[in-house]
Amino acid sequence: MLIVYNEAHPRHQGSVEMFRGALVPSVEVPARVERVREELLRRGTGRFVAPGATDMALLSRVHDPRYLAFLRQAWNEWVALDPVNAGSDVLPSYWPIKAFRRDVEPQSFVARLGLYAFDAGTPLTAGSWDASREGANCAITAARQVLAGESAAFALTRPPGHHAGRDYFGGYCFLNNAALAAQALRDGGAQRVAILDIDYHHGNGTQTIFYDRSDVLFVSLHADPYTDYPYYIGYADEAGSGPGRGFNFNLPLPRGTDGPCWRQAFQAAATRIRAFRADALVVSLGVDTYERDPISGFRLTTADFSRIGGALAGLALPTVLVFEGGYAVEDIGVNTANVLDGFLQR
Ligand code: SP5
Ligand code: ZN
Repeated sequence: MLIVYNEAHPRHQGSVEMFRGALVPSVEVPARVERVREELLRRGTGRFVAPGATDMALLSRVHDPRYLAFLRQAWNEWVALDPVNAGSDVLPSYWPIKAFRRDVEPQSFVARLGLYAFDAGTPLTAGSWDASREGANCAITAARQVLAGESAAFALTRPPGHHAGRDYFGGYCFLNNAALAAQALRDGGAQRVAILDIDYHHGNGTQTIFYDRSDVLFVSLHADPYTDYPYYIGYADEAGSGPGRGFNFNLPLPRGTDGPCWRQAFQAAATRIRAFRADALVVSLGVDTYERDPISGFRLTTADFSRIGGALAGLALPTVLVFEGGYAVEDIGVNTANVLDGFLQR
């Protein structure tokens, strides 16, 4: 298994997020990826490679070019408002709810920020664009290695990606790494690509990017949005639209879901993916389903992650794994390495 590691990830270093009326320390920290890297190196799991150069044409097929330009400039515009802003993260305070205009882009940076962000929990910092872009390069490189004949590759990167949509960021995500990997696979000749999202949270960005397409199947196991973030999307009746109808499959699960219940839902996901006859698989690999995750509510154990790896390999498809969430930093290395070793040992 190839590991495409994002060396630029520490340049994205949010310090706070808004939570229940207060700024609290970020849980999406550089140590997450460093712990995984250390554990993989300690075990000798996988072979580390560097990503290729940025493919702006591919980025622009998945994301709105205007959004990409906004992201690239955001930090500079934030600091231009007032030089003291250089000491704090960019977080939005204003949003256009349904009754407001969304067709005008106000001149004010803080107003435009609300057009592109969907929560106040995703700090943007001086290096967020560079780290995100290099992370996208990792996911795309992983996909291209699989197209070139590797049976599996893992994009070890942060910030994560699956909450980022065509023209919005949130949920600690700026560029949708899994969607970029899927599009790279399609562009490289895979006729049908399945995306299986097993992060604790619904992958709203990935779902919306492919919602009207039948060439990319999106299947997600996640906490029921009725009780959990992202709240307004991720329900079982979201099946896709137009030609994409039938190619979106959400499996929301209750808080407290344990290994046996999760595996039962996984079987339903696997059945749908097999019926799709995919040429390649992209896995949005979040390990925030872990019993000790600080922001989540499932009860998967460290041993369950080894079984998940085996179950993913059981789909018997060329596979690109993309790192998403997981915030129990102490155990994140073992849990993630268990998935990869479980995959390799099957
Ligand atoms: C990729 C991913 O897993 N994104 C998850 C985004 C969840 N954001 C909302 C959760 C709010 C919890 N933040 C609380 C921190 C203080 N205890
Ligand atoms: Zn998550």
